[in-house]
Amino acid sequence: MSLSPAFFDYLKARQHLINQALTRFVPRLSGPAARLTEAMHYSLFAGGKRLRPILVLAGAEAVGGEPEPLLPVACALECIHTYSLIHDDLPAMDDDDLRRGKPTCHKAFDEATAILAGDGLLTHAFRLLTHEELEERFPAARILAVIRLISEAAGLFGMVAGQMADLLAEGKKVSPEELFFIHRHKTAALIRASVLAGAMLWGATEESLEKLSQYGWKIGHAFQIVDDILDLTGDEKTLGKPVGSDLEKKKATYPALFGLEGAREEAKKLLNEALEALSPFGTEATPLRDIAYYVLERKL
Ligand code: GRG
Repeated sequence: MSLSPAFFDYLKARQHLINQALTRFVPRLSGPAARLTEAMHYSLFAGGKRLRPILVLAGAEAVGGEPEPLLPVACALECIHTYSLIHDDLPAMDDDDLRRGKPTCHKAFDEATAILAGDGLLTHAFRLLTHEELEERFPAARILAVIRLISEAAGLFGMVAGQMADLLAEGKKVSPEELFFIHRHKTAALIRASVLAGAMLWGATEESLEKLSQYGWKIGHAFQIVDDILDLTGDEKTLGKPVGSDLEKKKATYPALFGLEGAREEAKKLLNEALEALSPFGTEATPLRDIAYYVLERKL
């Protein structure tokens, strides 16, 4: 199947909505600390796809929820994602000079500013998750459950743990189980949490949440496999960074372990499983289905 022009219109409209919301929900400081928010905005507006915030809205739509009141949550997920990219690019971690075709945060500013910009984004995400506009709209118990979900996915039970395992695996031969651990924690956990957060706030049933959770894990893994494939076969201009960096850093990747064809096959299998998880839903889950194809077909 190929994605329809209507999906790309949907994607553009959603990206626009998220960009406007980020401008509203992530303030710019004036005065002695203005440089902090300048660096935060530099990375927030460096051309990201907005996949995670769009998933927050699409997950809610799938259970009949309205997207608009979820914008603080959507922005919180983009803040957490952007912090992780800024810190991942630092000399102490991946030491990358380019991201999305632009100098990385520590290159455009300096290392200390980049560390603080990441810290600022992560902390502000939790300010947004407790935003007054959410409190007025949703029961406190649901907001609390979403904060729990996202803090687990971003921290010790998700991304930060995955990043630790990933760094330790550099240059080593990893088993399929170790590779699965890294992908599940580093990438899939936050993607799954994005799919669930909006649906949880709108009071989705346990059955629906379980299906959305399965979908989230599957597309999260597929996303990382495609990321690994693009690092080998992608177009440098489109990606905005040099290809082959995983090989150079001897990173644990799916193609390194199973070959390019093996990786492509696994991504397709995950796509089908993600679509299967959505089978109880009707047309209200069309955006989630299209996003699953997009994750597989993306060139960036
Ligand atoms: C520093 C705690 C900490 C974690 C870093 C996310 C991450 C963990 C590292 C980034 C390196 C990487 C390739 C991660 C896996 C896939 C990923 C998150 C890719 C980038 O996400 P996109 O493509 O980015 O959604 P855009 O630029 O579209 O926002």
